[in-house]
Amino acid sequence: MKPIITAFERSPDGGQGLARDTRVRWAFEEVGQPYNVRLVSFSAMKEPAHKAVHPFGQIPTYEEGDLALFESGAIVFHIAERHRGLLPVEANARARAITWIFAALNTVEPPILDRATTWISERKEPWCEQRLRLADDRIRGRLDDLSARLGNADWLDGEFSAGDLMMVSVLLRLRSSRILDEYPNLSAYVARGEGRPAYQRAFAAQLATNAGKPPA
Ligand SMILES: N[C@@H](CCC(=O)N[C@@H](CS)C(=O)NCC(=O)O)C(=O)O
Repeated sequence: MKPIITAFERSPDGGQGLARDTRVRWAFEEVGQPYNVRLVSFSAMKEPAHKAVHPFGQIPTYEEGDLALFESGAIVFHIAERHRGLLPVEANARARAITWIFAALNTVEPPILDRATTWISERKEPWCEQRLRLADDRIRGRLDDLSARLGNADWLDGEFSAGDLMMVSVLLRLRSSRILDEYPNLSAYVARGEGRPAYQRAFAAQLATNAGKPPA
């Protein structure tokens, strides 16, 4: 049975791959698990039928038989647990890779989201520029440390893992701000992630859904 995930019927980013179904599609592609996608409109996401699966009325969700999941981190972790290839077998290395999933979502993504939210909802306000500067400083604080930890390595802890998949997915959201350009090793890290055939397939699949549709 193929798992079914949900994605935007029309993504607000017009297919740049920033909606969180892309990270789930990427995980499926890395492990070779075929999947189906159910597209949902913004209004359908807030209906009881969707909220029965996702209490907060968002995407992505994951359904397989009688299992229903939400939260991209939980879904990617579930896929990584069920298949070989995204988490090391050795127990300590596996625990460290899982730690990087959490670090991406809990430590690196929040200031990046704060910047995005400021830009989307406050860009006409007189304080926007100042808010963005503060958000950028917080982001740089995280990137300084992440860049120092990554150093010259290809991936955060040995082989590519679900931790890298999540970290690259989170960092991709910074592209339009150009902040990533200040960190050559992180830019190269993101490019390595994007260059993976599995990412390319995931990106193409979400783009195919959004091609020709103006951003929501
Ligand atoms: N923490 C959640 C965030 C989910 C989320 O914000 N989804 C966005 C799309 S990327 C969404 O559904 N936005 C529409 C809305 O919140 O109404 C996750 O990682 O899955």
